[in-house]
Amino acid sequence: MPYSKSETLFQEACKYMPGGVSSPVRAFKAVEGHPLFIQKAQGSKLYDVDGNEYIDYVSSFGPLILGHAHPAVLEAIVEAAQRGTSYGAPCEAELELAQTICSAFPAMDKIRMVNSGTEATMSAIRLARAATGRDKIVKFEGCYHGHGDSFLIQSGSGLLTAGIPTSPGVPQATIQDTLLCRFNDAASVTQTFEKHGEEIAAVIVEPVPGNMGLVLPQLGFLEGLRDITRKSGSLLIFDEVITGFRLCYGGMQTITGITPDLTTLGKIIGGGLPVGAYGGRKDLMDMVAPEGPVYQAGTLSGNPLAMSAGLASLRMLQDGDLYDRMDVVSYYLCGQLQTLFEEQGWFYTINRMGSMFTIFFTEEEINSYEDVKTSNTEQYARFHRALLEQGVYFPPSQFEVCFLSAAHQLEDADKTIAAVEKALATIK
Ligand code: HOZ
Repeated sequence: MPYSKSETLFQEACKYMPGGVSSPVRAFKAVEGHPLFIQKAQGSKLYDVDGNEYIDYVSSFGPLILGHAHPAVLEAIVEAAQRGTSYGAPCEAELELAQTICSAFPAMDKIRMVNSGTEATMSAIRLARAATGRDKIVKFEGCYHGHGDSFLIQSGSGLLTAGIPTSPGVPQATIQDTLLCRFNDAASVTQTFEKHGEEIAAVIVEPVPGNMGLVLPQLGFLEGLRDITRKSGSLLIFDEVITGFRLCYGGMQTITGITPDLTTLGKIIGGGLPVGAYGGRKDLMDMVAPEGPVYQAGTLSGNPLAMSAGLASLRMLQDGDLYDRMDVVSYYLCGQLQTLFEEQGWFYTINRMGSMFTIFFTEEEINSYEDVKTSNTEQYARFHRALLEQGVYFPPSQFEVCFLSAAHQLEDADKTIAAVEKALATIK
């Protein structure tokens, strides 16, 4: 496939932006070749500046659950834009989106809109610290909650991709206030609470980790977090930036019946425009300025374009059949890939949940950060490049999740299976 225009643009971009990108993973540093500059996207497809077409399994790292350029979302954005792009004042779409999300998340009495998942998680832990008068936060190795200082310790996503366990620039005092546990290891949580229980403001967890590849919670693990936080007077924060409206019309809390104290959201609720949100118990949220003393603000928070795009998306997702249809395509695709890998004698593990999946190049079962680190990332890198050559765009990191959208059809799955077969033959 020709890549010359992307190559030229990337060389120029590297002169003005670190790594030539606006966010690290997309720099292709963990896979072969250089990033593709995308000209347009439609449905399940991406089209790069060299005119190449790809079946897209990145979906902008999750937000585009309806597929790219969905007519209802575009119409909402255009209609809103014709009335202005940002008012610095409340707007009706903001209220409607807040009402819609709160009705989908019973644990969310109130919600605050922000502009990214990072802002949402940073604000949620500030609120938890204020509400409990405690400083320490518990996170899990391999989980990613955005690039706030408190989270950049043994984090997933771009840090795991780059092999940077903890980012330079995070003050030692902050590092000391972040306690690390192992996901799916209840004993590591119990030990941490036995030692620090009285100091822990909150546990923040991706209920289905999607930033070390897809890791599924084992039975009872999440329930155990709810139990131990409640007993110790700590808060439980479900970071549903990825899982919010991804697995169902609600969150993983809807599926498990677990009620977190606070929830963070992003990605899908913005319909492809920058939006994050945090919300939860009324007594907690009423501590947020201007109602209470916990300060958090944002010039573009609640802006009419993003609110309208998010609202249009969620309205489409209220058609529950979309989730069933995505699950059928995802189940079919992963089942066929499993057969393919088996037949060709590859060491692999596929973790799947709804429209999310990850192919790990390892023979280990993947239930933890330690398991994830057994993946052969070099093999994934070669696989990624070979797939690109076949017109299939996987995440440029072993530690990012593949996302299907409602626009992916069984035909896309069949083309992907054929592409994977050729790609595997290339890298054998
Ligand atoms: N947090 C996103 C992935 N989980 C960012 C990816 C990127 O660096 O583009």
